[in-house]
Amino acid sequence: MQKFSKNLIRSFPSRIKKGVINMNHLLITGGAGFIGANFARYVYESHPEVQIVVLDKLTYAGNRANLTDILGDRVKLVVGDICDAPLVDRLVSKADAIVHFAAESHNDKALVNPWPFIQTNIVGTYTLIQAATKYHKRFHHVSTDEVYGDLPLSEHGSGDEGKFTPTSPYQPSSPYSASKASSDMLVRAWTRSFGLQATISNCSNNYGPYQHIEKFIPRQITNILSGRRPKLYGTGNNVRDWIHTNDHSAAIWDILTKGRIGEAYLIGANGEMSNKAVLEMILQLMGQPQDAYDVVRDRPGHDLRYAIDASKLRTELGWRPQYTNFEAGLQDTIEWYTSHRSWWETSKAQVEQTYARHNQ
Ligand code: NAD
Ligand code: TDX
Repeated sequence: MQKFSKNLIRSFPSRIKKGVINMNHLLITGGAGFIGANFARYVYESHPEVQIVVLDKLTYAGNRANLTDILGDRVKLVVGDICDAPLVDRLVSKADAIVHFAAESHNDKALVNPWPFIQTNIVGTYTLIQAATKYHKRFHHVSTDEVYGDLPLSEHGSGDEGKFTPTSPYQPSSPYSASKASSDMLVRAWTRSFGLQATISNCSNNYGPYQHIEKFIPRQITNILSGRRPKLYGTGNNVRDWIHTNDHSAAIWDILTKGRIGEAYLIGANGEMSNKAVLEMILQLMGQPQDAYDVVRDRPGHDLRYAIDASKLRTELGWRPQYTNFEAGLQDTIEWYTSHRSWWETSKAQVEQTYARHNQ
């Protein structure tokens, strides 16, 4: 039996040239979650001709409140599961394009119970691409840089040992990233074998408003706001490449409207920082001593470093990040959580109890 060569696994054919596709009716899956809601708000504000249907299951991570003020004539929320084939078929048939955010997204949860990740991220994506193929609909798949595994750390905790590029091999190291890599592979295969009109984006770590408080930055901000001590995993030397979620939204819009079918674009804003450095910046901005945090159990298999080379997106589509001052973006994010206590306060104790059960 013939084995897949590395090149075959990496290749994602660009057989179909740029096309002008009507984008007036967008189906956004996972649009009640962090990045999906920010994207829906971005499109709502910057493209008034676009009608939006959000399909979201409202899992623990989804929140109707993320959309309440824009719901109305132009934005509808359908509460449902992307694995529900008849529902997906009906919604896809009515859309011009689908932007697929819906996923189980938290690494720590995947390490405790991977099953929902397999179901939503793999079976859900399969269900959507079957319908998008059937109705010849433009499909954009939102993915992560974690599909490429991790990069080595330098002696200083951050370094220049290369970055992820569109030709980096797929080497996912966690249950979450393996499920996202699987979904990417399905999209690539459907594009090649069935002519699915798809693009993929692989983005680095997002920050900004509406991010669930289980994630690193909002967890630490809300820990301080609620009188708890921030929690740093292991050495804190692990590096993430931070991008403001609005820059991610703009990049997705550019790829959706100008990207080449059959291409994968990496999204990142040169925002590499160690977790310890990010935490120290949060502590300083919130007027806390630099050492006012606890070191807790490290994440099993913890990826060391992510870093994105986004030159394809920049040169081909002209995208540029607008939020280039991380400290200013972090300050805005701190202010958002400070002025939206009711958005997170009710779930805080339960999120922390779950972490405490795993000594995190
Ligand atoms: P999130 O967990 O905040 O939101 C996910 C949303 O999907 C929620 O609203 C949830 O209710 C919904 N959902 C989950 N299962 C569903 C199902 N079966 N059917 C319908 N809806 C369902 O996640 P996020 O951080 O906003 O991430 C969104 C997407 O972006 C994901 O695909 C993720 O892999 C990708 N991504 C995230 C980051 C990041 O830094 N957060 C970076 C790169 C890529
Ligand atoms: O309390 C914490 N302390 C800590 O040190 C938490 C929650 C995390 N961490 C570390 C682990 C990571 O190195 O901070 C880093 C960021 O952690 P997360 O916010 O959980 O993000 P990460 O695991 O890097 O994955 C995120 O970026 C890629 C998103 O959750 C994914 O959905 C996305 O694909």
